[in-house]
Amino acid sequence: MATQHSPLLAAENGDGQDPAVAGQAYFDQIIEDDSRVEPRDWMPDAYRKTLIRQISQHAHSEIIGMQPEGNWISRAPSLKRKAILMAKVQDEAGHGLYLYSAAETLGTPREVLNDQLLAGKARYSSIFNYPARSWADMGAIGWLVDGAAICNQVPLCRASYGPYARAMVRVCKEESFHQRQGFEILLELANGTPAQKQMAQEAINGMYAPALMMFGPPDSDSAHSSQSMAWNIKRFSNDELRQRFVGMIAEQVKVLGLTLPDDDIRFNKDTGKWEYGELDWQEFNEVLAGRGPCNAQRMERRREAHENGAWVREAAAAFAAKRAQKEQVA
Ligand code: FAQ
Repeated sequence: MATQHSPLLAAENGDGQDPAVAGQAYFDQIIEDDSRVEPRDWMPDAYRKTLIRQISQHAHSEIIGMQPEGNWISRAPSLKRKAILMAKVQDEAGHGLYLYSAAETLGTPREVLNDQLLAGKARYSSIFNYPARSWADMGAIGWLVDGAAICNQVPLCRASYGPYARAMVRVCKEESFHQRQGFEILLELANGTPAQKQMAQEAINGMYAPALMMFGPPDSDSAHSSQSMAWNIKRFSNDELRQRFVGMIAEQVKVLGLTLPDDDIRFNKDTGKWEYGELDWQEFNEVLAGRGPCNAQRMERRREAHENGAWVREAAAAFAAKRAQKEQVA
């Protein structure tokens, strides 16, 4: 991939320095200063590749992540709930588009990333391979899944790559609203009939462990964490963020009058860390390998949606071509 160089580089002023050496020094300084790398700056190929990987996986997650909730728009229990859920699902689409744009600034067009997703060659978050079986799952997704997303993404607002960090600021603001609406759904159900309360508890039971797995494998198995942290892309390790999240929801679940399905959660005063029960990493690996409860269905729906949208892409391209022709004549 072609590399670019900051206009600030001495090499560009023709002082005879090797551009790659000067570029690396410039990049190292940005990282050391905890400053921002911008699209036209020189960056190591491995840094670029890591960002394209993470940002595109994130974008795909937002797009595939519309499905579990999208399925419930027509079944929302009131007009108000329907309007809120529609707005939330649309927000997720917007997040996907910001993120594809951020990835494009690194030189990979959105069509390429989309083709990788449709070909089954790209990852998206494991959480979206679990079913949403009841209305209470809309609450659990908002509270736990958006909650985990915020916990993971607030530190990404300080990621070293400018376009990604800036996209995260807006995304996190919207995710905060999503989390609140999910919590509020659960709160209402928890204070409703015994059957509604039970439905809320079951939704939490089902979503809890998959939400914790959103933070990625344990640090000991995380291939990318240490390098991503050295580059100031990730600010905390997977386990650090997971622990932080458990601490947050352990308090919030008390307000709901419900419980988390893990008897081992406790704050260890000696270590100053949250402890929780062992997660089933075998299950996580199965989901990543494409064998989760809904992997096949999610991909099938995504491909269908892409095919059904062909006429929109064709119409947009025809419109753009016609306008360009008109401008040429004028
Ligand atoms: N699912 O070395 P690490 C949302 C993969 S957005 C699937 O630890 P890294 C909003 C990982 O890619 C949710 N794959 O990797 C919403 C790597 O595979 P590779 C998405 C996973 O990148 C709410 C391998 O395992 N958020 O929810 C998962 O340093 C409601 C080794 O792992 C983001 O993407 C997983 N859970 O750390 C939308 C946030 N975990 O590439 C709709 C940005 C790991 O070598 C409704 N991403 N893998 O083949 C990140 O912060 C990081 O990429 C991590 C993983 C923390 C996810």
